[in-house]
Amino acid sequence: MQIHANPFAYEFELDRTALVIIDMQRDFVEPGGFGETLGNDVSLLQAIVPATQSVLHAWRKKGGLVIHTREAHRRDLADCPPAKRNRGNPVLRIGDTGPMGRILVAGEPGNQIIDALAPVDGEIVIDKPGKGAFYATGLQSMLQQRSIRKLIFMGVTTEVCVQTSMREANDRGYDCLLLEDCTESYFPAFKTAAIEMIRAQGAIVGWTAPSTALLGALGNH
Ligand code: C5J
Repeated sequence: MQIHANPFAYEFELDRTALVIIDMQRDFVEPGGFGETLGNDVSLLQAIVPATQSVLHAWRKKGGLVIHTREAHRRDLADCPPAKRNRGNPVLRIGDTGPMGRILVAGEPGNQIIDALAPVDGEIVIDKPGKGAFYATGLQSMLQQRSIRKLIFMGVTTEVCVQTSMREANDRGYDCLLLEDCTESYFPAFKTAAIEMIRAQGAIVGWTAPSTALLGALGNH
């Protein structure tokens, strides 16, 4: 399949491509989680849910591989560097108890993926202690086992966990596409800048496209 993308067409085969949804967890998208604790307006992120859900449903209908990630730490926080936990002056720190349970801790209500995008049987869920989806996770071997060569990204936040994951993937040889209306930042200017830097210099990190371009190629638009 080929889709219109920036800076030029993106080609992929469905059985060699995974849809990767970064950190669409309650901690970032709903009030009372890590995102809000850092002083952000989480309603900005909720705006991408309908488009993200449309792509997820279309991809599932085609039988494509879906990978969800969550930024999640062990209950004992052994995988949370003190430098990460102690940074800044948030209302609640990682591991503290908030309205949705312990902040950014695996298994807590706030750490679950939002209902609209909840994983179904057969989809892979990666818990990652860092910003990137490859760091300290089994993602690379899971992709290799399935002969995946291309990754299509959605999720939050554009310039933090999404861009970090795309850069990690790019350095590992994956061709990456970011769906522009299926990613968001707490800072709109950072989203714009991240999209521009990803596709600059002949797709130095990857391609970007609106979700309609992918939906069209999948026969859903
Ligand atoms: C952040 C993320 N922003 N998923 N995490 O800390 O982008």
